[in-house]
Amino acid sequence: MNMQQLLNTIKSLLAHDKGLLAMDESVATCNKRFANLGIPQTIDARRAYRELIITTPNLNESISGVILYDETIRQHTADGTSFLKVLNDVGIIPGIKVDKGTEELAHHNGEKITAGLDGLRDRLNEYVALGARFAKWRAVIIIGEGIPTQGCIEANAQALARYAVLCQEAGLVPIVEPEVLMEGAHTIEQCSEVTEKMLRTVFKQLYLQRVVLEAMLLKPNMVLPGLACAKPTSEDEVAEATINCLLRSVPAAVPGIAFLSGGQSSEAASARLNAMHVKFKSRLPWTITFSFARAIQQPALEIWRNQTSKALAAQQALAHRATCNRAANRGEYTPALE
Ligand code: 5MM
Repeated sequence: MNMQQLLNTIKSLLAHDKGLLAMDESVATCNKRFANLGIPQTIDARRAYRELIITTPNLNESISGVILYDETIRQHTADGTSFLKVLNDVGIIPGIKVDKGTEELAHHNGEKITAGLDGLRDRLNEYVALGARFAKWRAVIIIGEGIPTQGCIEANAQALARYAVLCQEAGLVPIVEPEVLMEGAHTIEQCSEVTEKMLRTVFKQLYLQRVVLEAMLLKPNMVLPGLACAKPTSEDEVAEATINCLLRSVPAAVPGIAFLSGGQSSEAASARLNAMHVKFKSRLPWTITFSFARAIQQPALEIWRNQTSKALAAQQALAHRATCNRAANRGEYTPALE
């Protein structure tokens, strides 16, 4: 492992209040988002959409890195330039999702385990040769009747740790993403309890697998009530619950925490990230930032809908969301920016 190389990548990803753009939807997820908007679910449409994203003017002013998918990292723009060259030319660091999605955890009542450890060392070496500098693996935790179980939490935490150490061996910064889903009627307190338990278990496994904490990033959910929870929650309550949960469970050696958006509206994700910076920045041992997919992409996708004539407007919407989130990282986001 070239430790200095990993530290340099992390430093660049976290510099200048920028954040990450997740555009690593698997074929199935991207097709699902396209189908919802009547966009053809073809490789050509996916390529055109990803080209639109990475060629957005001034994207590099707010975005330090993008997370790509296996299909995307190998693609080219219509004029034949590789996506990786487009990104590198504007100083955006390319990363790659390396998990193979979730499947049922046997005998666990619908709980999920993330697949992809078999053959991972070889796949990581290939991604390094292609030009990726960081990687991402997502574990999914569901809150429900009697779940999550300890068995599910520990199995996913161990997989995350085994992935992370293989990344460091290969020279990639691992982004460790344990996501507690928003689906359900749970309270913010229940989300906090489950998120803390998951994170404590993840860091125990990262320690056991000898992951160097200084050379990784964490991508957690914000602590939120479930989508079907009737009790309203303010931005400040989310900020306080999220930061308190993280302070209790994430070692100070971790350099950065980049939140996923998880299905929040774009505006809510920006406002909650902003509240964390405004209220807590001076108390935090790590840099906090964003690694959003839907909360950055969704407005642009809704404008584009596979129409070339809408590409510019879609790019403006994408750049706007990126700018709002960078403002949130400075504690300068207000609804007036919308
Ligand atoms: C939770 O998903 C990640 C963050 O996205 P949001 O900000 O929309 O929550 C995201 O990177 C995710 O891993 C990708 O969208 C890919 O998901 P799939 O399900 O296709 O592996």
